[in-house]
Amino acid sequence: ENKNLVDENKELIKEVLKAYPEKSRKKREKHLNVHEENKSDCGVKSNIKSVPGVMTARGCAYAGSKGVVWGPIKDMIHISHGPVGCGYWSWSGRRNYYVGVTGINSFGTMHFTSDFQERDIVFGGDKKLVKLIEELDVLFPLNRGVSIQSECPIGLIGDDIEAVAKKTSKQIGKPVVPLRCEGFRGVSQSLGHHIANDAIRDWIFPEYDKLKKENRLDFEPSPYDVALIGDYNIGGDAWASRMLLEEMGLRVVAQWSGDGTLNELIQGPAAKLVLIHCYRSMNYICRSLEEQYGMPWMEFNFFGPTKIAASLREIAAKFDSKIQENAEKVIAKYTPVMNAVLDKYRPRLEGNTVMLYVGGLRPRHVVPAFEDLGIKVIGTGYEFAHNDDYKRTTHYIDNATIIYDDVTAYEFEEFVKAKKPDLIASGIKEKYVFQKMALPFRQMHSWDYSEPSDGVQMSDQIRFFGEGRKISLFLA
Ligand code: ICS
Repeated sequence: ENKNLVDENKELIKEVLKAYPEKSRKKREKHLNVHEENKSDCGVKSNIKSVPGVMTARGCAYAGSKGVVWGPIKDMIHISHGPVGCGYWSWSGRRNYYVGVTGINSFGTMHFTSDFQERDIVFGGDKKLVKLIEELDVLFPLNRGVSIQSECPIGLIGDDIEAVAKKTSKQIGKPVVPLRCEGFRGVSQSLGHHIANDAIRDWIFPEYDKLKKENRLDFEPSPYDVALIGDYNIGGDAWASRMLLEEMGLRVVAQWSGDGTLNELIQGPAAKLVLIHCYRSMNYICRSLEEQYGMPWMEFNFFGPTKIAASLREIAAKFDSKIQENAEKVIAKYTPVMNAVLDKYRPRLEGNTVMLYVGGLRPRHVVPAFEDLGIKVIGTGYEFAHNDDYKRTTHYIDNATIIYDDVTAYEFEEFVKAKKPDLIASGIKEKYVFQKMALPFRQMHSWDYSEPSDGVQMSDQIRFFGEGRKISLFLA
């Protein structure tokens, strides 16, 4: 029967592709496939330019650098450098919860832009940028540093933001980090992640090296120091993860970058182990940490109770028996809480199906959370994953799962019409199309703006279920 389903889904892909002109069809067919059991790859091409004329949900390099990696560092000022629109329309959509006093020592929800005008394009914007950084340091003296996030024109007109960064950094006595994350670079936000990671390596690690050399690193090491990397605290997720780690006796010395600080970026290399949640957006810096500081790193998955328990054990296995015993205690403590939720929802959800489409990690990481609830994933795909993500995805999905890379609006709609899932789990750009089709929808980027607003208020239940529980709440 499964064999039939594979053929049926392959046939569906062929049908859907028929609507395209030949050239586009040839391009798009490489991005669509049906997963077959025991294969080590999903068999789709990825990280390739979108076909002109189709609707893609992808973002740009600027989005990946400003919006994802750097934006959440709360005590720095991140300047959207260029025309006002990029910064204005891209900020506040993706949430990054943080603790702090906005406008005083934290700047997460604020928007800073150099507001380029025609004269800046013609004569260059470096002088304006210097003035802006000087003024910002007077207006917001408690900022710990600045990042310059380039929008498209900066790279086109040949401004020297590196020189501005060096000059102003001396002037204000704080790190100023230039990012060449112009939106035209690369094919999606993915290159922006990479550029943002490289800037941490090139502009932040030297700070660590310097402080260490001069014996000024204000840091007492412990054997249990971990850096929590690749969690952006969208709905308080990094807090939920951090609490579990702390409860089992680990010390989180750096949170990159959700609710993070410049100091946590600087002291990252001092940790003993890097725990990376979002591999896609921060694997680059893990490799740098490994190469430069010999630091080991491991991936984990805190979506849904099954994966949380498994990940806690895998993390504990890197430490001594005390931590391992603690991990068991943490799991034992929260298992009844977990079971109460599963007992309530699973009977109602058992046998339902879902189709996913998200960015670069969640399309695989959330699969077990759905399975915990009895929901089967029948299709999944990424906006901007690379081949290594599609390889990892095979560990999560079943035979005959439809795989769609950088799916177009038309393709996704057609797949949904044919497969009739009980739930679509994707983003705001997809949401209303499917809601108009009277299909239940769950936002997997913003979690539909739900869940913890404050670390202290979080119940034990939310801590344990972390991100996974949010799915169950929506389906209630
Ligand atoms: Fe990583 Mo939206 Fe993350 Fe992932 Fe990344 Fe983006 Fe968001 Fe999505 C992201 S960093 S913003 S887990 S927090 S760029 S939800 S890859 S697309 S799946």
